[in-house]
Amino acid sequence: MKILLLFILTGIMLSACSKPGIKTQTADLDEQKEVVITNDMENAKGVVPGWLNENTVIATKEPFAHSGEYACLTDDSNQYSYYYKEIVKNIRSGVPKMATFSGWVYTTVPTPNFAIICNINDNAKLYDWKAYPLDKELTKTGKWIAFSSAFYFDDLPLKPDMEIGIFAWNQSKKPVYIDDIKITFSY
Ligand SMILES: [Ca+2]
Repeated sequence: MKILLLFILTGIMLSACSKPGIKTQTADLDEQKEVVITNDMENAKGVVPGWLNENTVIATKEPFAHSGEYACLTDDSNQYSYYYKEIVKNIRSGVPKMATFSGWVYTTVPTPNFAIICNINDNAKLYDWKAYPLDKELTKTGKWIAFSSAFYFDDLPLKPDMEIGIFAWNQSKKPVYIDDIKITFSY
């Protein structure tokens, strides 16, 4: 009996930490206070719905990606990172009060001109945008640094048909990598 239980528990644990990739937690949408979207970039080349700029995701060994083989490289030729874009009502019903965008960054220059950008589009036109600069947090080169940025929507009437885009903007022209993104929409 104990052995059987052990096998069952092991099975549950294995399925809980199953394959890497993109996860969206969407149970009981109306009850849920948060929608959490994670992306470790390992499946980006397969083109994930809601994500753009997959050409910036590369297999990298110098530096090693923060997870797996793949991370997003921004530099002088790609200022904009791997890019999350979704219509508000497709995330879940209702309108989020805020979004946080966290993850890991690896910079090759200290204090790069590097920011997380949140675009709000209305009818395919830019309606508003917000920036969260990370330069002061990225003082150390050559290591992965955790970051978290927050965007509040209470200053504008965000509507279900509007579109939210979140990405990193690297204006330093030097290589800055990003990996293991987590976006949390709070309602
Ligand atoms: Ca990765």
